[in-house]
Amino acid sequence: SWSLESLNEFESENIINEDPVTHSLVLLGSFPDPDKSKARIKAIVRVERTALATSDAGRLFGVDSLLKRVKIEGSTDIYTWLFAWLGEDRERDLKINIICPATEVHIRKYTKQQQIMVHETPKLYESHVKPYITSFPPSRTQWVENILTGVSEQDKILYKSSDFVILPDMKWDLTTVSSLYLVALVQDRSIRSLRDLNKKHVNILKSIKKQAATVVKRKWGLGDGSLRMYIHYQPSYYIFHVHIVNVNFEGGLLGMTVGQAHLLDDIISLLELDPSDGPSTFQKMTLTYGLGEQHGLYDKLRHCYDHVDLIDG
Ligand code: M7G
Repeated sequence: SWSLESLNEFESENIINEDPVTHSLVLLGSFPDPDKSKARIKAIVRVERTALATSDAGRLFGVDSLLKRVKIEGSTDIYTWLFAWLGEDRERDLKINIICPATEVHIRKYTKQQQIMVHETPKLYESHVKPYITSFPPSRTQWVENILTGVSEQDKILYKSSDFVILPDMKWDLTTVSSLYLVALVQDRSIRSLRDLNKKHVNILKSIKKQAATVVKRKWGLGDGSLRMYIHYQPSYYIFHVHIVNVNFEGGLLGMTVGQAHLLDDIISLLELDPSDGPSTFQKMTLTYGLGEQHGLYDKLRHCYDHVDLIDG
């Protein structure tokens, strides 16, 4: 029967899998054979961190806090992220993200909710989405301004030109290469979203692609084809940016949903197919995506679902 003692007789030879999403490692190794001395039996041991118990929520902070130590990893404007330890002498246990002060939009975004698919025609974009985008106060994207104007996270910047910067996304733990997550922030504030892209932007998009590949090769030895780059529609922040993620990381599930994530390469290709003037594909097309019931556009767009027959003909 198994005990801590017998477990400690495991000799690990190889890590055959790791998954930052389930926080697990799969080890291949061996245990001593109880029947033959010196012989060993091959074994697979999968180790997974257990989920946080909701009952622990009350003990995370306060006088009897479970947290023994924290280290601030980054901070911009109202956002701070840090690592925390539940004991001495161990790997960091928790990643903590703080939004303070949190706006109503933040609370809604982070609350679990149902989605529906909506169809945003160019007409709906003009009448409802564009006004929604422009109604955000500049404070909403203060964190981006702080990075672009050199006020915060400057020590983290991996690439910088007059057009854009590349730096680690706050979603990343900064060490697990298999879940590598960077973000490219574009200086041109006139591009609010996918809808504003046209043929003139192809060069900058290609440049982001190239510089991202160069950075991950230099810093982490990741070769050609190791990145999945995409743009969100709707994004949370309307200053144009590109998500740069390790292609083998599929745990960004939420942020990689079909409809929400548009591959940078597909966008470049579509823009290249556009005629040299006139509205671009993204100005002309109906964009379909899932929208959460807490999203600011939900009430305006939910009924458009019924109009799908109008789009078809
Ligand atoms: P998005 O597509 O607008 O929205 O992406 P999403 O958050 O719903 O994905 C914005 C991206 O910027 C996300 O991947 C965020 O994790 C990242 N991000 C957000 N903030 C506030 C910061 C920050 O302050 N610093 C960094 N480095 N990344 C951030």
